[in-house]
Amino acid sequence: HLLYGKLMRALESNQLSLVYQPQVDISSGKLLGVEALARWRDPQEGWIAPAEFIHVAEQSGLIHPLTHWIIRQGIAQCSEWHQTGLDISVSLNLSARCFDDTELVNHLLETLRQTRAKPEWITLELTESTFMDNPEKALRLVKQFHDMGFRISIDDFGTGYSSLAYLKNLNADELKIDRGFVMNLPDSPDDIAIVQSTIHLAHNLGLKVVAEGIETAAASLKLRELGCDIAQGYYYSRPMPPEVLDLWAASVA
Ligand code: G
Ligand code: G
Ligand code: MN
Ligand code: NA
Repeated sequence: HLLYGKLMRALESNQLSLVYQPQVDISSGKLLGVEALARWRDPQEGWIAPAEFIHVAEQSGLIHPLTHWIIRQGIAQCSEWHQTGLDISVSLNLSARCFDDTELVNHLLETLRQTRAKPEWITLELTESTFMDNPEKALRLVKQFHDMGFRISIDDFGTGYSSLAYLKNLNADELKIDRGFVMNLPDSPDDIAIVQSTIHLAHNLGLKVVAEGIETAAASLKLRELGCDIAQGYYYSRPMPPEVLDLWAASVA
């Protein structure tokens, strides 16, 4: 693929960056954390969508160095925020391919050591489909993440195929309702039913619920009424570079 060489050089020459999207307490509006999202601007091509370059990375083995870079960058930023008194969590997206990465656990440990971040500040987001590729391997690795002290979030919930038994065994801390179920709130009775059941299920299993893709006040109100815990979406804020996030946090504090 044409992007492969470019992406490799981008990794080496610091053309990648992370932006951070706020996650707030749905009742109080307090900033609880941020999701880190990768961005790439190529000098010739301009912005390249993450879905595209992550896919290329996953096909080529570049996903491991890319994920390592994202982990280091995101955890270092989180540590910096805590040093300045901004006590927020940082959520990092892990690719399905991370289960092949024999260096991943070492890299996480090494990054914690170097940045002096606490693992409980960091949430690792995995999608349902990630788990389904190789359930046993996934369960083992997630247990390892847990034992290290990281929080675990199931991303895009409702779009994959995970069985409820699996959800129970996984021992996650958080479930993120996919934005496909959120975007037509409060008007879609079907989506209300799905979201309501998902929230009940999650709470009964002891999981916090994040709704992503909230674009309107009406959707936010509905989710709050349905018992959702944490809100994320353009209604609150777009993803931002870290220095803009600082200003945003100060403005809502
Ligand atoms: O960031 P949006 O802003 O456009 O992201 C589009 C897709 O790319 C989403 O599915 C998102 O999960 C994925 N993505 C964004 N950043 C990362 C990342 O750092 N790691 C992985 N694995 N996926 C990411
Ligand atoms: O797949 P994942 O959930 O990790 O990625 C989150 C994706 O959702 C990113 O592409 C992010 O930019 C996007 N996103 C965040 N908030 C909103 C929103 O309110 N509406 C829409 N349409 N997309 C959003
Ligand atoms: Mn995510
Ligand atoms: Na998602």
